[in-house]
Amino acid sequence: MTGKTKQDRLYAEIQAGIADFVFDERVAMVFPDMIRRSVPGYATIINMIGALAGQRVAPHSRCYDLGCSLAAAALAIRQGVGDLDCRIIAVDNSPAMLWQARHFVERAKSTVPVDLVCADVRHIRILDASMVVLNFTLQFIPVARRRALLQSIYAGLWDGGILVLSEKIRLPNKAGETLFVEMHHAFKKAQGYSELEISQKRTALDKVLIPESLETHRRRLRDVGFQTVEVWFQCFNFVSLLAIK
Ligand code: GEK
Repeated sequence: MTGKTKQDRLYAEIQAGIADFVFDERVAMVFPDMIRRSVPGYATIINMIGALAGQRVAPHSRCYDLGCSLAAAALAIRQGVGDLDCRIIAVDNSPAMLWQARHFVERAKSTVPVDLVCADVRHIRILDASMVVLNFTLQFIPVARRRALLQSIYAGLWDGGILVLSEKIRLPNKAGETLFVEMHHAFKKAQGYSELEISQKRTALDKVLIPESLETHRRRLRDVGFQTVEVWFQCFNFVSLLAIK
């Protein structure tokens, strides 16, 4: 791979049996197109992560982009902090994603180091952090393991440090859930995905991406110790929360 990416047509042809979704080389090759056309507001969220970094990243601290994929959030943080003396650690357990990420990181010029680490985010020790980003990553962690990950993030953040947690959510009431799922599908159709692509991708993600309600996220963040928990972005069933230690 060369750092060039392609249009997402992974589910365009009818498939006999649909395997569970994995973040392999085929996905890494189309990822920027896939996420932009699948997550309403993705570009805004990435831009605002950069803006938040500009406000809240402290000198001599570390920033973590957990489940970084092609390091879009890490690069937004790097742009947001300018020439601040800090370090960014971008972690993903998909070697294919990190291979592609390396091209994007090398292409962008900055004095701020970005370490690309191939590991499970649950095994990373968070240390001296002023900002941690989980941008659509927690939803792929087994539900029973999510609290422990958030606890280790909380423990590794400095006082006043921030966590940006973006997730696909499910709504607690059927009418709301139905409407938001419909609206998300309408968004994907408007982005050029066919009914077949939408339904095959949905099947592939069914057992892999487990959404929880906004209330569950809020409660767990408070339980692990975050003093302030606010929704700063929402478009249908896609939400980004800001939690402050
Ligand atoms: C972005 N944040 O563009 N350990 C490490 N990485 C993991 C784990 C794990 N246990 N589980 C999943 N991943 C990115 C987008 S994508 C979201 C994040 C999506 C990684 C996985 O390999 C993938 O790269 C990423 O989390 C989720 O701002 O595709 O909807």
